[in-house]
Amino acid sequence: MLIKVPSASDCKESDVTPESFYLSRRAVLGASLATLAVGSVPGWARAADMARYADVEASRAPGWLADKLAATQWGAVTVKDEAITPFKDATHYNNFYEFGADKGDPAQNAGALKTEPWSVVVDGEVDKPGRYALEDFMKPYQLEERIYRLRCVEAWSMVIPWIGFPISALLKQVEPTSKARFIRFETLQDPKSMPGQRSGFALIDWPYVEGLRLDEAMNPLAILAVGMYGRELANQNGAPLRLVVPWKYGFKSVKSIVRISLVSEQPKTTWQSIASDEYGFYANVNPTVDHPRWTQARERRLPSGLFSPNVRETQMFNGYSEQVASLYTGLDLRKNY
Ligand SMILES: Nc1nc2c(c(=O)[nH]1)N[C@H]1C(S)=C(S)[C@@H](COP(=O)(O)O)O[C@H]1N2
Ligand SMILES: [Mo]
Repeated sequence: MLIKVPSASDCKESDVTPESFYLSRRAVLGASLATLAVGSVPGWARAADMARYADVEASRAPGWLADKLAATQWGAVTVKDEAITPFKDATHYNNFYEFGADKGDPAQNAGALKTEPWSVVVDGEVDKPGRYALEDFMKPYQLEERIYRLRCVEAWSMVIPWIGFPISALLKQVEPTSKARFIRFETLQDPKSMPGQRSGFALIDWPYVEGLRLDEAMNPLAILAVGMYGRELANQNGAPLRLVVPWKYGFKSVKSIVRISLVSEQPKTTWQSIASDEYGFYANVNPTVDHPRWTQARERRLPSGLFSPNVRETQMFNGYSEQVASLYTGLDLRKNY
């Protein structure tokens, strides 16, 4: 049974399994047995700047992406006095339910995801809709390294050096119409490569969907990422294109995006659809508004172990108040969780 009730000494991993709480472990495990992990073909490590981080697995980026990564503006946004999470932890402790409900499942199973060729559709309320090969989609953008905190609603956190570009730059390209008020993102749906989607038991209505208000998407901190740790994204982290919104709980940062739609109505998002009393549309990191089943006042910063749990106070808007608080003036954050 997946139900686990948090104890008084919060923030132990065993206490909090909130998101997987809603998935059928039996179904997901059964499905993943049928998937053979694709052997890791040693790649030609050209690239970018993996050398700046320890123990980073060799890059296998296609040529166009390796070129773009090499031209990244390094350290464009950083986190002061907080250690970057080791690559190994960032790539082996994941939530990506398309590949299974356990933290190690994505690393095990996401090798089956084929990220090349990849296409991205931009549609809805835009003057310039289109369907692009990822390479063409990415052409206009200068990549920047953004070292951000990532705070999962399950009360663990990491510091990850992403590589991406601001969504505001995309919006400038595609020209939203006057009716556009929200932006909606959709993950790939491909049950052949995604064992979690083959399960008839999971409560998730695939594909995984997330969204932002247009003014949130315009905030300079909101990015679409194609890389991490000086290289391309690992599949389990949402290759080849994912959202990163550092002031919101991790589930907003949707992975492996195939469709971006400008819409006039607030999109129905995945976790909201599953349990709207627990997961809201806004999902701003907020230590003063607890999850109905556990406190959000603290978090375990990974790596975290039994003898060094590495617990820290959670910060309002995950430490990005200065940049984002003004987006929410007049909004009741207790109601709009
Ligand atoms: N498509 C998709 N995107 C997703 C998820 C998912 O299950 N499917 N999990 C979310 C959650 S709950 C978190 S905490 C982050 C984790 O990102 P990371 O594994 O790169 O750290 O991805 C988010 N994006
Ligand atoms: Mo999460």
